[in-house]
Amino acid sequence: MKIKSLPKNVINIYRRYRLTQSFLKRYAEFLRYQNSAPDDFAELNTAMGISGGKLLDKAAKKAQNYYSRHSLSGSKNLSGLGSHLGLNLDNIEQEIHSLRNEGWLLCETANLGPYLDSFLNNAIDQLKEENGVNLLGLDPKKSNKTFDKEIIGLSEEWILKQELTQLFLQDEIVHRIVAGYLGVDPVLSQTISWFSMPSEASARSQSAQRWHYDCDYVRWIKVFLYVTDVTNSNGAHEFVPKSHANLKVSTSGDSRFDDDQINKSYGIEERRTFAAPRGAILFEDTRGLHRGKPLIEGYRLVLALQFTIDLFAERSFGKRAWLEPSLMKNLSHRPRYFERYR
Ligand SMILES: O=C(O)CCC(=O)C(=O)O
Ligand SMILES: [Fe+2]
Repeated sequence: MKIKSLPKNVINIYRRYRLTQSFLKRYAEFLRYQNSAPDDFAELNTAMGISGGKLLDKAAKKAQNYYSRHSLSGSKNLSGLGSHLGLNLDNIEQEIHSLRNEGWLLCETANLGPYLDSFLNNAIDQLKEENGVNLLGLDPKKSNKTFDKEIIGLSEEWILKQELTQLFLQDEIVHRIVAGYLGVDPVLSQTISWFSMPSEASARSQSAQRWHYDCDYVRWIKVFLYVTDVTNSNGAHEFVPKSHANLKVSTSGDSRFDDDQINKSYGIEERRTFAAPRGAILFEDTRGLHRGKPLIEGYRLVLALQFTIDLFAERSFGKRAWLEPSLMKNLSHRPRYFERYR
């Protein structure tokens, strides 16, 4: 029988079956040989699209099994380990449990003031140099200046040189939460930092200021550090709790959503808006729906790390030359940490 003569829904089931098999087969091959292929990112997104994330869950379980042959790095006992950021958490296992259920975990830090100051001041200089945009003297909470762009990122090479980034990368509690959450020794997949500002451009279709979910890897987690005080009007990050495990929006086509669509799918009271003082750290499973709330005043600076279960679908590798030798040495007990830098 010719495929064309079959009813449409049967063809669809068959097509999904073939795509599913193709993704799982390719991912199994990746686990075995750790080889990247040019089409992996497309495979990953197709798998997400046809399954609403279920296939990625299945793949993540395989990965957790596979990589658990490597033991989790770091000492079991946290006392005596320097927690540079001064994260204050009562019970890490409980926090990871809550992160798993809710998809987010917000913590405060202590004593980061001088590092935040220096990161912000250097970032303002860097922004002027790289992009010709001048924020000097503007109040991050109250300025009423508007800009051509709603987001401007800083270069990874610059970010990795900053002391704050290096403390963040070395923090044992951050590492413990990430490793516990992913269930494997984590791979650092992004070190990013960007200014968000009030702009007419916020309506742009691909903006991170519209609701969306991320899909860069099989399983990952993002850790956002607020460098400036963040209020409801200068760009608080927003998230729909539990949506990382329950995507109720279409996963095909343009995957950016407006307030109305989110409110219809989840209810307005379900959204969390993370206004918090500078130094706050937000762990988030960005498989869930999130956005940076469009700004009406001031500006916001965030430093974020992303960790992944592995580098399947990696599109750009970092350069080893960007890493300080002392940083690599201090983190040599985390065997997979710098796998992306080659
Ligand atoms: O700016 C924000 O808060 C959103 C950022 C975001 O979407 C991301 O980092 O994945
Ligand atoms: Fe995102």
